[in-house]
Amino acid sequence: MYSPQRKDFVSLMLGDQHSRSYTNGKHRRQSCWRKWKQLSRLQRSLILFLLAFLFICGILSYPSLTDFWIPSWRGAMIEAEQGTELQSTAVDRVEAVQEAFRHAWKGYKAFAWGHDELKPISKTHGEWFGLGLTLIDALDTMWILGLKDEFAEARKWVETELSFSKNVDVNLFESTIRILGGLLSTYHLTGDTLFLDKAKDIGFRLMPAFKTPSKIPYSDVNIGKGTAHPPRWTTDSTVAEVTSIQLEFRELSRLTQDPQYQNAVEEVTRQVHRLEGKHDGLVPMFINTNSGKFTRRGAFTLGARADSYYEYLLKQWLQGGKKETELLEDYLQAIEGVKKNLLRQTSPSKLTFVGELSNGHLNPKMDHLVCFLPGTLALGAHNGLPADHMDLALQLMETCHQMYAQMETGLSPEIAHFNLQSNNGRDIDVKPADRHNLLRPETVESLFYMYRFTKDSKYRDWGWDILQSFNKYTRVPSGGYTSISNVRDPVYPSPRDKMESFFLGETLKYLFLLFSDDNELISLDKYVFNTEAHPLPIWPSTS
Ligand code: DMJ
Repeated sequence: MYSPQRKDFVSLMLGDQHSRSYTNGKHRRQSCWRKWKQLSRLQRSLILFLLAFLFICGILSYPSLTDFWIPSWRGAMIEAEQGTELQSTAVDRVEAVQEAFRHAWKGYKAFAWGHDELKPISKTHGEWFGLGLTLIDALDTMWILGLKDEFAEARKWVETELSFSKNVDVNLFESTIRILGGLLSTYHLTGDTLFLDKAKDIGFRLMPAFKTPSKIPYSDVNIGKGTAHPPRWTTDSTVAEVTSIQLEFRELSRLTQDPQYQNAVEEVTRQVHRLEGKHDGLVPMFINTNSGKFTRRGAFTLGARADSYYEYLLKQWLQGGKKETELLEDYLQAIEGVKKNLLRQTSPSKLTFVGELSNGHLNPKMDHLVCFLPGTLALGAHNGLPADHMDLALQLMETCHQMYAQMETGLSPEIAHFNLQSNNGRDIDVKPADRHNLLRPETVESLFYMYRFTKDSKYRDWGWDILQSFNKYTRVPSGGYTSISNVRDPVYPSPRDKMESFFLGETLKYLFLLFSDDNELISLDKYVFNTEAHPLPIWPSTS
């Protein structure tokens, strides 16, 4: 019996004399198509799945193909490699930071102008509060870096476009440290009352947060409606958030001669000072806005949710002219609590780190956020606090440096785990979920303090290495820098497509100050930096 399918199949397999002719080629294609149609749906799906799988495997295993699919990313690395060579021969590191800022700003201007955050890979923007967060956070950085044209453009936007009369929920802490702090410091640096007026406006609009049964503020405020609320799932607030808004609100009261701001935040300080549930001066991570008491007790960290509580104890004491002794006592007690409960050393290299305590059990992990601590300890020692605070600062600074130096990209992970076993292993381990880097500032912040106080050039070199790694692995050619998901993979560190506002507000500012030879540029005897790197004046003794 004649079977066209069979005939074609045989021809195909045996390669008969017409096999190279056009006609036969056409028949062969038709035959393949018929064969395909004879397959069951399951068989077809399986074949398609297999082909897709092989295709994806092929793409992933060839970097040159990855280049094709992710052109801007590989482009970033190529540009950075060339840029690195240029920078390594340049003497002026200060100029390298200015250049990095200009590059970041170029992306923000082109794709995110007036919005909260740049998404540099997709060349668009992200919104958090809808208040131009990056622009406001970066104002005083531009002023300090001497970028006058960029500053003038940004000022114009603040004057003509920025409005807080908006029906939006903002986080009290984040908007205080980034927006209120940024506007206050820019006012002080420039003397331009535009920024003071804007600071007064946002400060006043944040006040409903303090209308709670306990006077411990809610986390969120609607600055248009004048209402406030806790997160949907709890009536708790985060301890670091309610205790790290004091520098800004106290300064707002001083400038406006209106005590309501200072009264509100100092009520929080007073309550936390006398609360039960601390452990040798260490605070839990949550506080309830109804009862005013610590909740979910038993866990203690110097990282997320508690970090800037400690920072603001010292800095408020400095801001107020070293008169408020309760702040100093709480700070000193807390540092003793850290030494007694949280400090350990790794094996084999004896790196000192600050672990986390959970119901009496020491977890040997440390957030990158904790790397603010060497700088804060050094600032305290510079102001007459015990010399062993400086010893601890030196040790922790080394550990934070190693969190960068030991990674394949030269960039720190978000969280490091430390080895305590004497037999084997590396000092630092990183869990897969903790391998991201968000362009955070804490280590370069501490390097800045350590260099100012010791003049040891190794701190500048460590900062320079970090800047070069940012340039190599996070810089996007069309403008901007991106957070990455994998600091252990120098071939493809997995860009996350987000430039956090603190990269311009803090990271580049601290790098610039680290490299600058001008000690009087934001003198540490005249200013305290808020936790978002916005310098606020130390109050004159008469005020
Ligand atoms: C900043 O917003 C502040 O430094 C805050 O205190 C902690 N988190 C980020 C930077 O990492």
